[in-house]
Amino acid sequence: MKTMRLSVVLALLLASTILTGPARAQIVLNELMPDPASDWSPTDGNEDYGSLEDEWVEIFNVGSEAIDVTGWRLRDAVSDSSWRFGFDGVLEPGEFFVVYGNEAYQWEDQNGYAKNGLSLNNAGDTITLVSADLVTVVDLVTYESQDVGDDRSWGRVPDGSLNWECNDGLNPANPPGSGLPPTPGEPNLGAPVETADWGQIKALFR
Ligand SMILES: [Ca+2]
Ligand SMILES: [Ca+2]
Ligand SMILES: [Ca+2]
Ligand SMILES: [Ca+2]
Repeated sequence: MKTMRLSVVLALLLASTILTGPARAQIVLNELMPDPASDWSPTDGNEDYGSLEDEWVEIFNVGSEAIDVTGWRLRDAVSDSSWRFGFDGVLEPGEFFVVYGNEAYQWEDQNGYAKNGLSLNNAGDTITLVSADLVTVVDLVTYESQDVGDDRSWGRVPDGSLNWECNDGLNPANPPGSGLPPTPGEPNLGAPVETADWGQIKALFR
């Protein structure tokens, strides 16, 4: 009887592996900068802060296969009419791609949409990644105002995980975040290593 159960479990496991395939390919929204307070964009041609141009959204390929994201789009909130950016190209496994506000503005201009850049509201917002059929929601994230105040990013830690943290290294405020800086185009950092002095270490062994 025991052997029977085990083989049923094994059969189910095998079936689920066949159905889902090995290591599902996946692109996620990985980090956002809705409320910049300094010059973040390397492509806006200036070193000044601009509320529209210096916002950014980072996407990440958390899967094990290269994904062609050509035609995929970013949407502000839930309205069908507010497309902000169209992607073009392939994202390799473990690769990041960052869209800056000025690039979204340029895409909107070229494609006949309202020119609002990424339009990430500082008071909280939802941003959606939609596949090339312009219907399938690939990923969606909602943030609150305290997650993203001046130069604080909201990101998955570790990359691609379900855990989101506020990266407030440039603007420590309440509520406190990870204490680490935002990382456009780079891996999201984990919590800082706790430092300890000799007194604290010796106290552990008393
Ligand atoms: Ca904003
Ligand atoms: Ca700028
Ligand atoms: Ca710049
Ligand atoms: Ca990052």
